[in-house]
Amino acid sequence: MPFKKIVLLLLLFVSGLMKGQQILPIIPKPAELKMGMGNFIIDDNTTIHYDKSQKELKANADFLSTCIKNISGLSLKMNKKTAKKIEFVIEKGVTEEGYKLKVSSNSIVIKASSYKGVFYGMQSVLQILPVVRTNAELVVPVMEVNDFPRFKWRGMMLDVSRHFFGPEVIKEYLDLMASYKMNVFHWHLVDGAGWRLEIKKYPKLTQQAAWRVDDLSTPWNWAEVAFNADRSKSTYGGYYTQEQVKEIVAYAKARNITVVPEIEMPGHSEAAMAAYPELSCSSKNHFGQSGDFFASKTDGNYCAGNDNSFLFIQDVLTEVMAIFPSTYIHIGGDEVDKTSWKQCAKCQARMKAENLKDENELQSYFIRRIEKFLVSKKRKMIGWDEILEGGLAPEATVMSWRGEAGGIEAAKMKHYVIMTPNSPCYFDHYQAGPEGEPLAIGGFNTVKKVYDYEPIPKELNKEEEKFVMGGQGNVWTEYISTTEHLEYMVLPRMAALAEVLWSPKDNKNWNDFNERLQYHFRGYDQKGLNYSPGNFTVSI
Ligand code: TNX
Repeated sequence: MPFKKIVLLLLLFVSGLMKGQQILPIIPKPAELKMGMGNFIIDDNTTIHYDKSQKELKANADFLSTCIKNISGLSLKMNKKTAKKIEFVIEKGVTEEGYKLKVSSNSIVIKASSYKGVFYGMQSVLQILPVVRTNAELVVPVMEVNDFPRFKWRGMMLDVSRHFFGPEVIKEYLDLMASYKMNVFHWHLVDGAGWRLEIKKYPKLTQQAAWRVDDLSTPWNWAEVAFNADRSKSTYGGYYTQEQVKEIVAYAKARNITVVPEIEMPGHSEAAMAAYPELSCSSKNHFGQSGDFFASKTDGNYCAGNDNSFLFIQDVLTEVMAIFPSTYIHIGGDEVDKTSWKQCAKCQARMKAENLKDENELQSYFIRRIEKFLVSKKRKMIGWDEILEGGLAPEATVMSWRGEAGGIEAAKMKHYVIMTPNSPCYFDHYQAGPEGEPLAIGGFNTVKKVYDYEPIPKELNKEEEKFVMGGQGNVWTEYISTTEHLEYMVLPRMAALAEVLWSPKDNKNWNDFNERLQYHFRGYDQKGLNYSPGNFTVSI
């Protein structure tokens, strides 16, 4: 470590001591934290204790022991009598996902009402420990923590359509989310640029629409050349098999993350049309011919006048629900260019028959029909805020992305809402520069701007604000094709959003966050993760 860094580190440490507390690099900041005197040292005389009848606690214990082994080589004993113990206790009355952590010189006790809180207690301990293999002692300072989340939806979305990221990258993303106590992974599996999920009944979705000719030198090129007829040249792409999905869903669950799949409709569906053109209004197979893509661009909608569109979507959703246990299913609903519906006799006939006055109402008809199907299967539907246009489906949850207006409107109508306004929740936007930054879609969302975000809009009264379930960071990948680039866009903005969504509002403090973040930067460096260092006042 360079001399300058050592001096700064010492200064930070001393200033921490002067404040009467050591800096604990826990992000998100716990609701209540009291430091004591002394330390607990994890060594080979330490045992993990848990109630063996609880299978999820065993998974927690295995998770912790693997992490400890990776950083120290120690194999902690399980449920054996030793001088020092790390104990998981299930205690009713601790808030959902919350935990109480008590560290003394001979024990670490994590109390929670379920494995979820225990998992988060463990994450807080792990954030204090080294992140890579070390010979140093594993020191956990004596302290008491009482911690719980502010919001129950702490989400991160990843678009795997515009660019595909394999299962290992998804797991890395989930690991990062888990370490920051994020609990919903919104998986944008389908869009115009590729269909990424195996659907057994419709094999062409992945045989054809998961592949394209891709020239990464021009980010938008996928649109121009997508679905080139000469499949032998379609080298770019990929998809997840249903078996891979099941494994990822289980991996996420072990980290208290629910995976919410998104199947886009009625627009953004060029990929589905590439495989099954009969589902579009024109029914022509022009998606299969190079160069025709732009000409038919407005025809990326399912035909709303054709019952087969609904049957197809219901079949797809039936397979989706069989592998995704999530209560919520996201159906997209954004940015529908309704030109094709205007020009389609079947759509116009449907509007007449259903007494719909315009294409917005036709969209609403479409979404309501899908909601009815999902509700009949005991699921709940989420859509982007455009689903408000033409009338909101009766039980829909709204994801507010074009600012907060849609979310405010929906909450006032007593619909649940997830706040994800593109400013500042879009992590595909620039976070610095733009000089010297990788090409991004536009916008400017610095880590500070993310940190300062308040998900409850002033326009809502106390009753209405209860409908804000939380917030989410969205990573659209038109311009992001590599894991390194993805990490760079996500770190450290995910950490900032995690604190927004978890920590009590009054506990938030940018300078304090900034100090803790420096330790995370060091961890990213040690783990070889790419991140944006931004312009920070403190550095270690
Ligand atoms: C808008 S957000 C979109 C996406 C783009 C994104 C780029 C939303 C629901 N639709 O299709 O990828 O902007 O920032």
